[in-house]
Amino acid sequence: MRILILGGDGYLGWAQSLYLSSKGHDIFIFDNLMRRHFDLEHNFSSLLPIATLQERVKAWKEVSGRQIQFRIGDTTDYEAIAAVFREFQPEAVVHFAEQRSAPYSMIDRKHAVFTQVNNVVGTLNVLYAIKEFTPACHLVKLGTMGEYGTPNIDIEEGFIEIHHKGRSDILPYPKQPNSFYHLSKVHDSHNIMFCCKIWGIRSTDLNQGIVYGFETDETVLDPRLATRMDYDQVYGTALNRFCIQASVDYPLTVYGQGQQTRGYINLRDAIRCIELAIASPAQEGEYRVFNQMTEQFSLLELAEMVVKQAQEVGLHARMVHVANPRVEAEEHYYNAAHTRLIDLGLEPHLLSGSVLQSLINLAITQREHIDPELIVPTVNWRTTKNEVVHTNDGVSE
Ligand code: NAD
Ligand code: USQ
Repeated sequence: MRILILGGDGYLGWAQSLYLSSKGHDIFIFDNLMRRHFDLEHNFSSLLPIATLQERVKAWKEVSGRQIQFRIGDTTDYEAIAAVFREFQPEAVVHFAEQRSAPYSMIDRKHAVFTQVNNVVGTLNVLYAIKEFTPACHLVKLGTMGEYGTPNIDIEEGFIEIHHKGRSDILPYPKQPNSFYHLSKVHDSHNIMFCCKIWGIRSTDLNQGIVYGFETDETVLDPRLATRMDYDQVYGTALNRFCIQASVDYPLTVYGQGQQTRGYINLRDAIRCIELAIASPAQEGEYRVFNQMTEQFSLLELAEMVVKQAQEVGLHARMVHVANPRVEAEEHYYNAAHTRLIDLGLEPHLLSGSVLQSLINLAITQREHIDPELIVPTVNWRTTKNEVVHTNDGVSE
């Protein structure tokens, strides 16, 4: 199939592009490189060195003999995104191209506005381009489990049956997100559902949990094929950060009480889920939602597992409770349905001691490059003007 990967230079998008290309699909990447610009601005970087997009694509051609096309462009620029739909005529589009960090979106007004404009306007442009140039194209959109928040009832896959005053209906599951970033995903979901209804677009909204892992069968074929390994306070996510912290004996930063429970998924499963969604597309006019996670853990459970594995390889790992920089429930009920991808054939790689060992061991190979100052959370939800410290020369924004 002709598959357009928006955000194909990012952590997930690059691994996804290689995987789908290895399966024989015709891949076109569209990315504005904003993640790389953010790193340069703030002196952050992926712990595993990543090649430029040009070098990556060239390396993949050398290693696999397969061509990946790419174009640098921004989804908020309608002419740019429309041109790709017009020329490439994708049969499926996988949309990763958003500002995806909750802390980034909570830095200050400017970053909140950027996040929502980038994500909501970008997705709206994609919807218009599908309608105008490729109405049969299946939109596979990355949403997030965080759209639901932490309600005191079971979380369903997108919709819930409500009985009210003697009547009943199946309605979108209520959304109670915890950041301006997560809110942008809710706004996207509403726009996508509406466009499926009015224009007959077919779409799968993947409410994905927190992804962990850095390697796939394709990324390990050549160092130039590596995908991002983020551990900083803005783009690093919980389990990935814990493994990297353990590798340098940095205390695992559990925010608050640590009973916050979330859905998690291995990188290998994340890319397989998208292949499954593409292989069984939504029908014309259908807006469907899959919860893309395989397990749920509290932060304390994760931290305890990582500490145990790290100690087994002689590290002095321990956890520390950091005053929570976020506003979120620290003790809550959590039980999220996630059967639809299993029904389509997903065989999950579950979190185990050996998976954690391999993540910690990979971090150990890079540990001399870890800057501990980047780990410290400085973005606080209660503050409207936060500083993300530029560690090397003290310049801050
Ligand atoms: P990432 O930041 O590594 O990658 C996103 C890519 O999109 C980057 O290469 C960036 O340059 C590009 N991009 C952003 N805005 C763009 C725009 N306007 N035009 C063109 N390109 C643009 O993020 P990721 O971790 O790979 O996440 C990808 C998607 O998956 C995001 O939508 C995110 O919300 C979602 N997601 C990620 C996780 C996770 O744990 N990483 C979990 C759930 C959902
Ligand atoms: N947390 C810690 N210590 C840390 C980092 C985070 O205790 O060092 C806590 C946070 O307070 C939160 C939980 O871990 O309770 C998850 O935080 P996170 O940064 O790992 O994940 P989150 O901000 O939710 O965002 C990430 C991705 C985002 C994606 C989301 C999926 O950055 O793109 O949408 O995971 S989900 O969480 O299901 O919404």
